[in-house]
Amino acid sequence: MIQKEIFEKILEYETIIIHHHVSPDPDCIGSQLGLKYILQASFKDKSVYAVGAHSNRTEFMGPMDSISDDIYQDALVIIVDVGDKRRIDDERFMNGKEIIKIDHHPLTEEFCSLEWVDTTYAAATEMIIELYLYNKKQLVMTEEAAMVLYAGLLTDTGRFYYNSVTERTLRYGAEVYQFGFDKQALYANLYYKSIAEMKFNGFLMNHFHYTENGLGYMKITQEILDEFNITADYASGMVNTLANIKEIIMWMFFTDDKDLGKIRTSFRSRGPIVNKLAAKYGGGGHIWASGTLCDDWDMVDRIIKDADKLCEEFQNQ
Ligand SMILES: [Mn+2]
Repeated sequence: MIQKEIFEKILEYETIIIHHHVSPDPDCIGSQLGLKYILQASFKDKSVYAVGAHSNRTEFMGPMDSISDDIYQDALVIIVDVGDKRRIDDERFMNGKEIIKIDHHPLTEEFCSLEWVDTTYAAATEMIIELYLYNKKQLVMTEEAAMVLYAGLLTDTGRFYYNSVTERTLRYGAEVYQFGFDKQALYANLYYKSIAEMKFNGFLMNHFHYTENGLGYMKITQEILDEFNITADYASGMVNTLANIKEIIMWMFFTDDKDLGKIRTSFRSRGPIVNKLAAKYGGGGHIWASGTLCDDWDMVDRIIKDADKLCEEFQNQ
């Protein structure tokens, strides 16, 4: 059983380094820090590190560690919530003695000695909670761990709303919910918006584009970001503003990201499969939620054209 195998490996190592994906979301950081906090509470003699950069919305979840290269030499590396080598934050993950992957995205490549990849989990945090439950006799859950794990469940499931939610997701949610962390403080951290952000949301609702085939989309240029004084991170995270519209079956956000020098692209759908389209343009992800990076607005327009065609085919099938 993979949950036991991973645990056995953890027992073997004194040093464990956990990696996440670039532009991490709360599920990614939640699984990373949740696992770190559990292992720290359970094994006082092990050194457990969480490395990589935060995004704005995950900073409240807890600090990241900066570690020197030599620590990797005898370390077990665990990467969470990412299946794709190119998307792992901090390429030193390859220097670990052994690498384990825990992920709920469709498998793209195998490169670890142990891979627990299963798309039936709604969140990577759901998998970490299971790892804990299957090895409960030797593992300790803390309030801090429960909080970050619950944050991951909430956000990757749209507050237990998406198709991906199962009875198991809810049961595991209850497993961590019973710990005494401050729920209202967590919701404030995850969901409260600034006035600038709210005004940007109003702009989105008034200015999104849509086609007669049911594709909704929004192009968010640097000018728009500057006008509303918001980050690319926040803007691209708002893709689900277009989620619950009767006439729209697929929706996309294209956001200028000056730090990346690219246009961030998020695809969402409640009908047509979108990860193949993302893959065609160098990206990937889940069947109804995926993304890629675009070099220029011409590429964006080609994607919109393809996406509209997918919507048309879906409507006519
Ligand atoms: Mn996830």
